[in-house]
Amino acid sequence: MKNKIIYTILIFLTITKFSNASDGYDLWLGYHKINNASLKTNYKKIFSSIYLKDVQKNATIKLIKKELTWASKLMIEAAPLFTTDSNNASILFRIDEQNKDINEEGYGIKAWTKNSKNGVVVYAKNEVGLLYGCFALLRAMQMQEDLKTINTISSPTLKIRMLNHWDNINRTIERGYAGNSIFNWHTLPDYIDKRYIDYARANASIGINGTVVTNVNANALFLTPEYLLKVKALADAFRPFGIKIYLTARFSAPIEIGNLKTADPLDSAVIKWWADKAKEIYDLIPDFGGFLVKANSEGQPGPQNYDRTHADGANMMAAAVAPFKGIVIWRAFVYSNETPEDRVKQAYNEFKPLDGKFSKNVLVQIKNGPLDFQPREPFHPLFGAMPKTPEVLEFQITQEYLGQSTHLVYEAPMFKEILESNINATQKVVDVLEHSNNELTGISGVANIGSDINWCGHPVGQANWYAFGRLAWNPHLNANEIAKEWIQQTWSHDEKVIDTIQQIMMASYENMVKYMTPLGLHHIMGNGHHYGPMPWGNTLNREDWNPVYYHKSDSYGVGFNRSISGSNAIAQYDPFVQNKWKDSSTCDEKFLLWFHHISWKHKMKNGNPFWDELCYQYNEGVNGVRKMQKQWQSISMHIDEDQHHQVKQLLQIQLNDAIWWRDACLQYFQTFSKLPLPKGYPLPAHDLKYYQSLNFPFAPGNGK
Ligand code: GCV
Repeated sequence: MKNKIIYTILIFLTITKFSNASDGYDLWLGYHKINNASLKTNYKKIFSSIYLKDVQKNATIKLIKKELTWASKLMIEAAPLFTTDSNNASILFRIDEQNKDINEEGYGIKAWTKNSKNGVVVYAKNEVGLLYGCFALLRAMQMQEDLKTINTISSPTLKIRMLNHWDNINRTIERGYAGNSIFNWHTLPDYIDKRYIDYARANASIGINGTVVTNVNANALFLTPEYLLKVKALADAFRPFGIKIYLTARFSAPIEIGNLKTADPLDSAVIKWWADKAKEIYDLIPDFGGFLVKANSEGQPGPQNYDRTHADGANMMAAAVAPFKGIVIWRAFVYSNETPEDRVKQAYNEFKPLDGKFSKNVLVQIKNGPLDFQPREPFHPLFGAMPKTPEVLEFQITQEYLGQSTHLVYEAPMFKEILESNINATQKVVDVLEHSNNELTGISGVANIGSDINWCGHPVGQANWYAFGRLAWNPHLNANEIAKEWIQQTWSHDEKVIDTIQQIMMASYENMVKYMTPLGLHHIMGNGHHYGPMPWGNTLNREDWNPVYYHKSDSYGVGFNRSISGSNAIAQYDPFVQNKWKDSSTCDEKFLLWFHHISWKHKMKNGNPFWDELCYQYNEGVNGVRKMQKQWQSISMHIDEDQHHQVKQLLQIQLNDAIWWRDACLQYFQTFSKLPLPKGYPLPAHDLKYYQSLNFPFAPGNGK
């Protein structure tokens, strides 16, 4: 009897221990088997007669058929049947150009019941809309929704939903932590890697409709005829998925590949060069999206080299692509080599006066915060400050400053924090993006995708790609819900697994902020590669590349005074926002050291002296990782062993790193505060000198 029980338990464990074995390549599109019997029966019924028009004629419709076939075989273990009789189909895909409830890219899914038969209609204005509808239907099935009651209408409010790859011609990736670039320029155009198709499919499944395949630190060679043919091959592969291709444009390209003596945007030969180049591109790729430009930033060439403004440069390129309905996305990530001004003020100072001076087809792309993708930044003051200019929000999905691909950090809560930030009493960042006066609206994310088998390095890194896409489609979605969707599609239908991973993910962002840069600290990472703590860093030539510039520790306290008595960066915000942050005694404490130089003895809102609170926060961050480890361990019997093991190992690295961050930072700041660690906290394993001696010349992501 006893043996029988043990045997039964073992069988049970083997079965529940997951049929979803996966190396992560399938992303959220693995279509795991539906175990709920009644749902499965109904899904089977309605998959037994699907009507799709123009399968032979239209490449996107062909993709829908393929996706349905694939998903059906995996989820319900039956091949779907397709019918040519639209009257008797249980799933009807219908183009409805006149539908007023959806926009150009939107879709609707509606259940119907007739004579005890049920089914769904998926409708959209065009084929790509139907593809989005198809993915939404399959997502609903993965979420085990009852298709007898489904009734969804969804239209994206942002027109440009794009990934920015910082991928180089030699396949290295600047700030990439998941292997090489997936774009193999050497074998293009003749070889279309399956990865390109799988990449486009994954993007389409979450509504991403644009991709910039080249680094913003641009290489002019991409604009040569040889490379444009390669770009065309990619564009052709992506088109059926509704994805447009964009390129970064090196401002000095007319000199580098055009034999001109200047790249001055007002020079007639330069103007002609770009116009000809645009025509050459559009002859090859009629739906080419346009150019993304980083100019006069971190050593990149730009119009200021010729005493022209950003608007002069952007408008010249915009004129070149305008005849083909192309656009120019001009980045506002600028700060000067020479100006001693607080770095976070510079983009606003340069761009605000240019509002109204950009051509109609120019958008200005602004990072989420005014510095550089720190673990936590206040929103960028340029949002809403250029009412005559369409503004695109740039997030960084790749975890340059967020532990790279060894830390589990779910970014949706960070994305939401920015989107939901009030820029004034009545408007949020998301309102600025959605209600831009111009019909151009957009959002972009710096991709975390590489050639690693699971695409993103950390198995949970995929969730950030997924969440970015879902929020780009609908910025009002909730981070928790998105996490649930991703887990359920990627890992398991098991409630315990879903719940546990969801808890881990939802706590992970705040937790990382605590062990890296709590209470508004920023840019105290290792020089260059940005991995690990280096608050003592003061050796780089540029003052504002050095951590000491940002925390300004001294015997009095710590933090960058950006209030009226300091750099007054706070003045760049609306008075409504200023009121929340301008006074150190009332300032939202998550931004305390961002805006204020705070005494080590400053009294926090909870009554703690500042130094104690800093120690508490760092320790809480470490404890948070320990908690994640425990939670992860609790589901070890319910998910794929290899994947469980991968995350387990990474969590150990994350814990070691969190301890390293805490011990290095607290000891360093202690040299100024001269205060003891509050009782009960562990003593660091090493002295400060040890942490200062560590260096990582081969840390990834330099991307040269
Ligand atoms: C592509 C930061 C990164 C750079 C990046 C730059 C940018 O400074 O460290 O690698 O360059 O941002 O956004 O242009």
